[in-house]
Amino acid sequence: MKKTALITGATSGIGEACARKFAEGGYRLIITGRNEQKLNQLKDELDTEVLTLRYDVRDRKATEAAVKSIPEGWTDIDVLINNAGLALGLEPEYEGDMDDWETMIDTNIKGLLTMTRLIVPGMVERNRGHVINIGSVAGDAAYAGGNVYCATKSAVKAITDGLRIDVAHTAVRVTNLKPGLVETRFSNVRFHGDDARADNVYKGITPLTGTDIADVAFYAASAPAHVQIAEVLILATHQANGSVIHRKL
Ligand code: NDP
Ligand code: 8X3
Repeated sequence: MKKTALITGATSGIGEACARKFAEGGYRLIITGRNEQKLNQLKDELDTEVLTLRYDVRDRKATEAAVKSIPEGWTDIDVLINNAGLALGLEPEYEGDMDDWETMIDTNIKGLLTMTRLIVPGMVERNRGHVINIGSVAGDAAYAGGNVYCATKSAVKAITDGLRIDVAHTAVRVTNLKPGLVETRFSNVRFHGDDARADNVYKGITPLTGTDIADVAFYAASAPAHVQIAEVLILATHQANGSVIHRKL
């Protein structure tokens, strides 16, 4: 019987790369996101059994209904990858867009918490499972204009550490993956579709790819049962932290 991984935000970037990696690695998948067409397209491409769930992680009722709709035989989730998330804007905090703040907080913190609250009780009951949260180098320290996004990823660190403490009496493992610069749709989303500005983020440096992060997630999930990869910071070479990036221009 194949293990089951549930991946949020599987329609793009790191989430999609995790879907491909875990499918290749012998898992069956529950892929979730807002874009039904992309979910179905990915399902068709993956060489494993796939269940798709379309919902917005900010909508608690829709998330609860989606998780409740998981059919019998699929509910024993082995790996939960809380990946759905985004940054919006890079303005100074005193000029930030409050709607953008709300979207980031609702997605990156509250959405991740909702999924955790719905899926982890089953893992605790079965005394088996692994939660992999996609945090960020942005959660280690604030960078210019990062303010609220950095705060959401600091929250992911605290929430991940808290969960690890709360399930320490079980065999459930909890991991915080903290990527640096990964070239996905992340910057296009951050700059509200300004592709030129998004491209600039990756100028003069070879950024990480979604696959680089998926490889680490899969490594953590594949470690022997007594090994808990608690946290991994994955930076691009020439990137020292969230602020220091040496570019060859
Ligand atoms: P992408 O924009 O490529 O992918 C983000 C995914 O999250 C998409 O599938 C998106 O779906 C989904 N998503 C966003 N909001 C919601 C929502 N409300 N409900 C459901 N799904 C949602 O970016 P990345 O792959 O780079 O981002 C994935 C995660 O990695 C995020 O948590 C991000 O913060 C984190 N990260 C990214 C880094 C980077 O440099 N790229 C570095 C460190 C961390 P949709 O298409 O519907 O918006
Ligand atoms: C994404 C990486 O440095 O752009 O979390 O915030 S960064």
